[in-house]
Amino acid sequence: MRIIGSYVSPYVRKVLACLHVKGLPYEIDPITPFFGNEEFERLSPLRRIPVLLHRDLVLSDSSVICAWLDDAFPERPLLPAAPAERARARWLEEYADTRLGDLFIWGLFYQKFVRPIVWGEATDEARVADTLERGLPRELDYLETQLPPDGFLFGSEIGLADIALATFFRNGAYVGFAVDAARWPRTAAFVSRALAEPCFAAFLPFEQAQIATDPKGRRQALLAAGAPLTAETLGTREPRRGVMQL
Ligand SMILES: N[C@@H](CCC(=O)N[C@@H](CS)C(=O)NCC(=O)O)C(=O)O
Repeated sequence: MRIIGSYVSPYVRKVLACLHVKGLPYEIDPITPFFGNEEFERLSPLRRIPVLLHRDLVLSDSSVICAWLDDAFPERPLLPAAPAERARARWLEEYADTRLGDLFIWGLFYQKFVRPIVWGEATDEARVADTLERGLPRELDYLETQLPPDGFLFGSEIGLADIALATFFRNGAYVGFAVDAARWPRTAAFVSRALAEPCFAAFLPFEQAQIATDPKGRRQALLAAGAPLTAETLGTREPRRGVMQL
């Protein structure tokens, strides 16, 4: 199975964590979406990561990929068995992808990293402040009502909904955000518990190699860290604007 997309993307991390839970090997072309060539656009019509390639199957969108993984490799399910619980897990996945994605990625990570580094633009400080002061506290209040005091959402083993939620907090940490454990104790403990699981911890050295190096040295640093890189890359040197960019 081949994954296209950077180790630092929360949606790529979600897919990799699900592959890890299922014990499935992968190869990766760890590009950022703004540096994808024509072939990337053919495979990912919205110029977004992750993309999964398996034989002649091409899938984009992390939720579609994870649903396919669970259908095709059912041995260690990512979703609970009961229909009502499955539906709740899907809701929390959708909520994370949409709302936490908007806050952590577009409100913080994109503002602090991508705008200055990729586009040479200033961070929108008003948006960052609104995300930190209004957006995230509102969602942490909601998560505090949803998350369990111990274990994971649907039992003692980590599943798709846990992974989908927790992945965004790793990106939060990259921009200096930590959950205030005095105000949101369940959420803070859940995030620490989930991110300490092997399915997240296993990729940390690759994320650090990706973050610590510039594009020129990145491939070498990832190989040195043991990342299973593809022989070919769909990466380019010149960035291109996304299709759905704000
Ligand atoms: N709903 C998609 C969202 C994927 C997504 O937004 N990925 C970001 C990287 S973290 C991306 O490719 N952004 C580029 C863009 O939107 O132009 C999924 O779950 O895979």
